[in-house]
Amino acid sequence: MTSKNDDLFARAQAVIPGGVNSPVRAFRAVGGAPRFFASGARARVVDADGRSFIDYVGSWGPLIAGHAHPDVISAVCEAAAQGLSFGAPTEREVRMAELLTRLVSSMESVRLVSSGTEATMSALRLARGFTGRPALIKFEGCYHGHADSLLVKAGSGALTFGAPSSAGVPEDISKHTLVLDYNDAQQLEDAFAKHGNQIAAVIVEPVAGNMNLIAPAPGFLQAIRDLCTRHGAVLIFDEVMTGFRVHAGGAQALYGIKPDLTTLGKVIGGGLPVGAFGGRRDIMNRIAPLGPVYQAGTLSGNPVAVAAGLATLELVQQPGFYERLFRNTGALIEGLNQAAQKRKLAFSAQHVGSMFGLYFRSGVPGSYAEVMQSDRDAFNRFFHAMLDRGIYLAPSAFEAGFVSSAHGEAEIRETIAAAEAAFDSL
Ligand code: HOZ
Repeated sequence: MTSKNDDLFARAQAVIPGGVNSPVRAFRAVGGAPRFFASGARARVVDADGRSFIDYVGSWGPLIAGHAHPDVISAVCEAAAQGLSFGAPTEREVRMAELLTRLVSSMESVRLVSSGTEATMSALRLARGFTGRPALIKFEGCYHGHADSLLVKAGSGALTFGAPSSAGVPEDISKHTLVLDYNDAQQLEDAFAKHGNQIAAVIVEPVAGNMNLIAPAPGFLQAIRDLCTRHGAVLIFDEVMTGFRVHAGGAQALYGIKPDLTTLGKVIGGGLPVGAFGGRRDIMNRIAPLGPVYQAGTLSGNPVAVAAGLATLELVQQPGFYERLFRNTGALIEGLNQAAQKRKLAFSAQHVGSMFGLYFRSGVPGSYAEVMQSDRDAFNRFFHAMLDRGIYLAPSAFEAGFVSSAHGEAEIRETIAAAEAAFDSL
């Protein structure tokens, strides 16, 4: 039988590297051919062959209100009819900045960009420009987009500067990035003791969502805050994933920690390209045109993208939005854990707000090393067994999952039933 998906993948591979515009979409980790999606509505997507799936990727996080929410679509249509782009300021950008500074309490001033990568890259340059220092600390397994300084893996020793994790990143750049273990506050303290006067910034995902899902250990985020304050380094919370996902005020509100700078993306664009970075006014005032740190973008604050983001942020502010979303996410995770326990499988799952992690190991992991010990083959079999049963999970054992407000009790029940059958098939 001919499959339109397979035809599209063959055509795509002839003209697009790997057939995809972002590598994890290629299904290399799980095997098989990626699904090409033709449409999405509420919690479901439909592929090129007309098969429907309950979607737990949600465009990798942005679609907190589900696919094609009518309010978002009408906001986009209205904005598009008024002009697609001006390269000049518009009222919507001001409304978005007012909203973000109101909802995320550490953000006194904010600049809009077009992606999470741009947000982290710009925040980092700003931190370096503000402190006059070159070095950066990140944590292994945290992903902050694909800027050169951030595609770095640990060096030869715990406290030595890093090496490129991608070809094309010069060592001259990676030598300024120190890669430490997530949830290891002592290692961070040692790093500051050794290199403190060189460190411009510590960047961290307050809930790590790019090595599956790892929650911060009690005290870890506070230790980072204290060390940054003590040593004059800028604390950057990368909330591209967690912003408006784990709490209405971001992970910083959930854990009660005030970063100096925050990066946002995903939900604030509602499915269109919007990123943002912002924080302390004295730091943000170093950005051009006020200060000497350069940053710019032709489509920054694009009116159509910002309209989608504003409409989405209006939805999440409706009374009871997060209570219901988190309750449904909790029910999903509880159902999956119970199904696995009944079968005595080495499996665990957890959620923080509407982000979740599934692990083919006993007990939830607390570090990159622990998550790496999970059984990837078992995940890959589970992934395909779920796909066959109409459930679309992230095609990698090391990505977080996302629930939207369009996932109701019926979708959760259907997913748990599919998981029971998938577990039995492993
Ligand atoms: N940055 C995403 C993984 N954490 C992948 C984005 C995509 O493929 O769209």
